[in-house]
Amino acid sequence: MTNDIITLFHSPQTRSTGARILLEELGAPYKLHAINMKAGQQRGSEYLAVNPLGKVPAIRHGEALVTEQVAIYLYLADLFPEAGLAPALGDPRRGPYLRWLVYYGSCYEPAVVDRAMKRDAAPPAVSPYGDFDTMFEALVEQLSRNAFILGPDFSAADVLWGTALKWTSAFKLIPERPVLVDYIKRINARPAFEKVGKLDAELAAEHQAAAEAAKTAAG
Ligand SMILES: N[C@@H](CCC(=O)N[C@@H](CS)C(=O)NCC(=O)O)C(=O)O
Repeated sequence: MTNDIITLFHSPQTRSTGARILLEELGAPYKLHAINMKAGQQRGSEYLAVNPLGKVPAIRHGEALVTEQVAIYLYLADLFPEAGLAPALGDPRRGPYLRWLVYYGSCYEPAVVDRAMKRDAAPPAVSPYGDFDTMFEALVEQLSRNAFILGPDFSAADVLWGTALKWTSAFKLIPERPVLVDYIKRINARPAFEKVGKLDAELAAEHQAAAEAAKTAAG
């Protein structure tokens, strides 16, 4: 493992917020490379060289460049095993841990986006998530069992689900469920979530001001 500091390519109040929270939860040394999305920096050539999709988050760690939230969570949580946020290989929780992290990117997001766009899902045999209700109820059922997605212990998967469920329910993209309301509250009350929430609000205000100043200067 390299001792290089981790760089997080980050825009406030976006999907990279969860990656920043995870870095805080892990006690990881990191620096931010802020991308001002209000000024369109995610589509500039400098950032497209990091992620050709123009999406945050991304991280650089030594020679490793990692994009895609789920890959970033897996990479970071394994990098700091002493934080205990990733069940180790051989731990019976490792399988469910991988399952529920990957479920986010391969089932939940595509399903939520199709629903938000009022698009019919592909036929169940073709759709990566089957149908929305089945995908969603399986998640609700998992979260109904325990305080955290894997059981009684908090893990990196809860950082992902705690942030994702917060914004998807705030935008009313998913049905309301008391169990989700409780889960979102419980996870988002953690100190790392509150700290990043404040820092992100400050950074978002800076980005807004910078984007407006640039617009004014350009006439
Ligand atoms: N598949 C990517 C999606 C990331 C993503 O959609 N990020 C949004 C921020 S919430 C973004 O960077 N949008 C900028 C744009 O498309 O202009 C992941 O899971 O990391």
